[in-house]
Amino acid sequence: TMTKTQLAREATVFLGELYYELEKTEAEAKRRMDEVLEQIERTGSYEHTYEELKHGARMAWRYNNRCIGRLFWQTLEVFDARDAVDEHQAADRIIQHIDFATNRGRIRPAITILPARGTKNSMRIWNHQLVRYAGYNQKDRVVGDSSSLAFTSACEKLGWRGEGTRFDLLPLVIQKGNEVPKWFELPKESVIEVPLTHPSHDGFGDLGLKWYGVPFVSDMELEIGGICYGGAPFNGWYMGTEIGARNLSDADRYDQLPNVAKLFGFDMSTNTSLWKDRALVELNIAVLHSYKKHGVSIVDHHTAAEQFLRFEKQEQEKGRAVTGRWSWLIPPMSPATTGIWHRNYDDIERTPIYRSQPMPY
Ligand code: HEM
Ligand code: NRG
Repeated sequence: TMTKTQLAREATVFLGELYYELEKTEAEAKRRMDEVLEQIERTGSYEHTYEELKHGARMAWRYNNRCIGRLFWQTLEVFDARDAVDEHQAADRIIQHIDFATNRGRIRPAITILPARGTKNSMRIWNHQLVRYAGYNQKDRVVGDSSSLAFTSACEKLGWRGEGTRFDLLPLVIQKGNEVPKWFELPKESVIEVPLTHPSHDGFGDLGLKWYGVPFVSDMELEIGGICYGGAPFNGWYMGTEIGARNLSDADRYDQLPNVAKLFGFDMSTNTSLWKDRALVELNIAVLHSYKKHGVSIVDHHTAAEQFLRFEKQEQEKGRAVTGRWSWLIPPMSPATTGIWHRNYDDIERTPIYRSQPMPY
């Protein structure tokens, strides 16, 4: 929590940058700052206008050091759900966000902003992503997504039961204040999934692999001008390697490289055959091919890296320094083939900011 003085300082800095970027007059900026400072003095806090919320959420994307997709920061659609009074209304608004963003596969980046921390209807979402697969511990192995184990148990404690497949969709879990959270099954028709096939190997489909279409990160807080939104799920589209070179291939996630290598008949008796590398390539080809075939937006890592370099140039032209965390910006496949590999980035944090917050379970 912040003191009035800290909040006033954060608010002033933010409003200064915002009104500069939006090319408002000095008089307008001054009037708004006075209003905000008066509100803070009187009530201990202040409320953003829609314009501040919208541009603040976009700036936070632009400043995210780990995100390679930042070229498109100005296209973020911002849904103001600060008027939601309970978990049911929040769930409705989130489903609307999912439908808008999914757009039958032509994905649109968006964010939904729930009532801020410290306000009477303050809410947060327990899910790491709005759409994710459950993970179950069985005797000596995990069924489903091991990164969902803790959250899946939390859902079970709240009374949810999954079918037990390796691709069970988890429910949406929303908590108001410190109350017991409520869970909601996602409507089947709102979630698109992509079954994976390969452009030249007909047997690939028999692996029975799939992934969901849209990544909606839902566990980060968004801080704008000193105000913290603990519930602010956002989405863009996937970069293929997130699915093909991590989710489905990490040995402690879906661990599919051995299965792909067997399917293609690569020599798994020696590391020097580079069977893992060859399997990675085929799996990632299948991911990009399948999303494209089903009309679901996705970007390959070479194109994403080129877009990121364009973003750097664009920011430079605007006179803004581009910060980044190199180890997150480089893709997990063939990183040295992208321009990002050969550059340096300062990992300095600025606000507005998307930040991880302590897990509630
Ligand atoms: C991280 C791509 C849109 C905010 C990432 C990562 C990738 C990526 C590849 C690294 C993820 C990882 O290694 O797990 C993209 C693409 C987008 C997009 C292709 C397409 C439009 C967005 C949007 C926002 C956003 C709309 C927010 C408004 C972030 C944040 C992280 C991140 C906060 C760091 C997540 C963390 O710390 O766990 N993005 N992104 N991105 N992106 Fe983006
Ligand atoms: N690696 C995670 C998703 C992290 C965010 N990635 C995005 N974000 N593309 C995964 O599920 O694989 N986005 O907002 O588009």
